[in-house]
Amino acid sequence: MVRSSVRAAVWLTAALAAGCAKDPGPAVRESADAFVERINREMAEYGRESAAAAFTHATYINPDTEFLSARAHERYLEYFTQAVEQARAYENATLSPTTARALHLLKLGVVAPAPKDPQKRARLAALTSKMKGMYGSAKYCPEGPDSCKGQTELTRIMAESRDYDALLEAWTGWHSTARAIREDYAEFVELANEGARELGFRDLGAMWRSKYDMSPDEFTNEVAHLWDQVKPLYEALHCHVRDKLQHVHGEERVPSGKPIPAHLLGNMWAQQWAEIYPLVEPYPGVSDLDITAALRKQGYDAIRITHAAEHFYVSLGFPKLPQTFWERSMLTKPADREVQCHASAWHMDSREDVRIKQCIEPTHDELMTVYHELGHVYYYLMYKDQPYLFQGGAHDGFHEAVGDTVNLSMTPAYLHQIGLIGPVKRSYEATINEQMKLALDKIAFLPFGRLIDEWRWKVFSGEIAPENYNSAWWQLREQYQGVAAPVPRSEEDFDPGAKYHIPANTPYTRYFLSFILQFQFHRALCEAAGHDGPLHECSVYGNEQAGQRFRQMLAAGKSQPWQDTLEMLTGTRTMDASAIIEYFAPLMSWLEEQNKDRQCGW
Ligand code: X8Z
Ligand code: ZN
Repeated sequence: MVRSSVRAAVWLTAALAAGCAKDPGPAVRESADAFVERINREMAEYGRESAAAAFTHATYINPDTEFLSARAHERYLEYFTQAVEQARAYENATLSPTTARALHLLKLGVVAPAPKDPQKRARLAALTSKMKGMYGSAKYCPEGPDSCKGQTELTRIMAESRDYDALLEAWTGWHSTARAIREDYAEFVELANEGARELGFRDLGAMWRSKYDMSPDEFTNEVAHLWDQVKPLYEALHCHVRDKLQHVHGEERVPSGKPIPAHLLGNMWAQQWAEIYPLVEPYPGVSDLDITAALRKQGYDAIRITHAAEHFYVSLGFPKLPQTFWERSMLTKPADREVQCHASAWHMDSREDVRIKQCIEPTHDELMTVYHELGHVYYYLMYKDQPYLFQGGAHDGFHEAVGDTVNLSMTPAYLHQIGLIGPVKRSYEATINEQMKLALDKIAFLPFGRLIDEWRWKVFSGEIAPENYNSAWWQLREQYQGVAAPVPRSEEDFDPGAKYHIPANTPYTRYFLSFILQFQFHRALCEAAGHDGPLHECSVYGNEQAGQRFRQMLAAGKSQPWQDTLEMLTGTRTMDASAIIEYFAPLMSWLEEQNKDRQCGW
C-alpha cells in the first residue's frame, strides 16, 4: 500500500516536469505540508521494520538474521530514495519554515544512501549487515578453535594486564581479525559515495558534514577550531602519562619524545585510558576510587546497575522506563549465541519502545556506559511526540552528550549517596586524583574522537585511496594522538576495521563534539541547580530544576537549528571548550608543574 502511493506520486511529479500533464492543482497534487505529513508517517513504518530486523540481528548474529536485516534495510533505503526524489517537486515552492526544515532533513535522513540502481542498493544493504556481523562475531584463535577469544575477553586483557607481551598479543590478535573486512569496506565506500553523489553531495563525507546547520566547510573549520582549543590539555596529559609508562615498561619500550606504543594505554584503541589510572595515580592512597571493586563487593548485577542509572534520571524528574524496556532490552551477554556487544541504544518504533543492548559487567566503565545509553533512551522518550523527521538529537553530538553529562554528576559524593562507596574526604590531593581519573577518559579521548572521521572524510573524498588505508590511519593516529603501532603494519592489515564504528558505519565526530558539549551542558545544569563552587564538585543528582531545563531542551529534538536548542539550555549559540577547560583547571596547573622539566610532544 505504502509503496504504491509513493510510485503514483513519483509518476505525477515526473509527468509534470516533462510538461505532459496539466498541473492538477492543489486539490489533486499533494501540498508540501501533506507530503511531509505522509513521509513522516511512512518513514516511521519503514523505520520500525528496519529497526526490528537490525535489533534481532545485533542480538542474534547468524546468516538468517543478517539476510533479513539487509532486506529490511534495503526496503528502507528504497523508500528513502523515492521520498527524496518526490521532495524535489517542492524545491521552488514557498514553504513554511517547519516544512522547509523537514524537507531539508529528509535529504540527510540516512547514514549511507544507496544508488538508485536496485542491484547496487541490494549490495550496499548486504555489505552493511555483513560488516556488522563480522565485527560482532570476530574471534582471535591463536591455537585452534578452542583457544578463541572475542572482543570482550581481549578488551579485558587490555584493561587488566600490565605485561608488555600479553598486551601485545591481545592487541595484534584483535587487529588481525579486521583484515577480513578490508575489501568489503572499499566496496562499501564506492557504493555509498555513489548514493551520496546522486543526492547532490560531493561525497559521503560532505553529506555527513552537512548535518550541522552550517555548510560542510564551515563545519570542518569548526571542528579544527575546537581541537585547537583543547590540544594543550591533551599534550600535557600525554606528556605525563608517557613518563609514567616509561617507569613501568622501560625507556627502550617507551622512548622520550616519541609516540606511545598503542597497546599500553589500557584500551584496545588507546581511546580512553582510565584503566591505567593505578599506574599514574597522582597521590597514591589518598582516595579510594576503585568503583569496580565496590560494585563487585556489593554484588551489583546488570539489572541493578541499570536500575541505578534509571534512578538518577528519575531523580531529575524524568519518568520511569517503560515496562517493555525491561522485557526487550539485552542487558547481559547470552551464553549460547553470537551478539554485538558494543553498547547501543534503540528507538524501535519512534514511540515508547526503547531498549539498550549491552553486555553489562559489574565494572566502573560499564556502569558509566549504562548511564550513557540511558541518556539516548531518555532523549528518545522526550522527543517521541515530534514528527518523525524531527526526532533526533539537535545534532548527533547532543545525542551522545546527554548521558555523558549525567556521568559528570556521578561524583564521589553521589556515589557515596547511593551507598556505593564510603564518605569522601575533600582535599587538594583527592581533587587531583579524581580529576586525573576523569581526564584519562575525557581528555585522552579528544584526538581519537577527532581523527576517526578525518580518516573517513579523506577516504570518502578519495584523498586516501584503498591502497593507503592503513598507512594513512597510522599517520593520523601518530599526528593527533601521539601513539604508534607497536609492531610494523602493512596494507594487508585494516586497523580502522578493528574499531566498531568503521564496519558499523557510525559517524564519529559526534563523540568529539559531545566530549566538549557535555561540559557546557553540565555547567548550564549546575547553574540551573544553583550550584556554588568549582564546576568539578557539582552534581545535579536529585535536582528538579536542572532536570526541567534538560527536558525542555531534549523535547525539541531536531525541530530547530541546534544553535537555538543550545541557547535554550546554555544561553550561548556556539560550541566552545571554555567549560571543559574550566572543569580541569586544577589538574592542568598540576600537570604543568609535573611536566616543567620534561620534553613533551612527539
Ligand atoms: O560508542 C560509544 C557508545 C555507544 S553510542 C558506547 N562510544 C564511543 C566508543 O565507544 O568508541 C562512547 C564513547 C565513544
Ligand atoms: Zn552513545
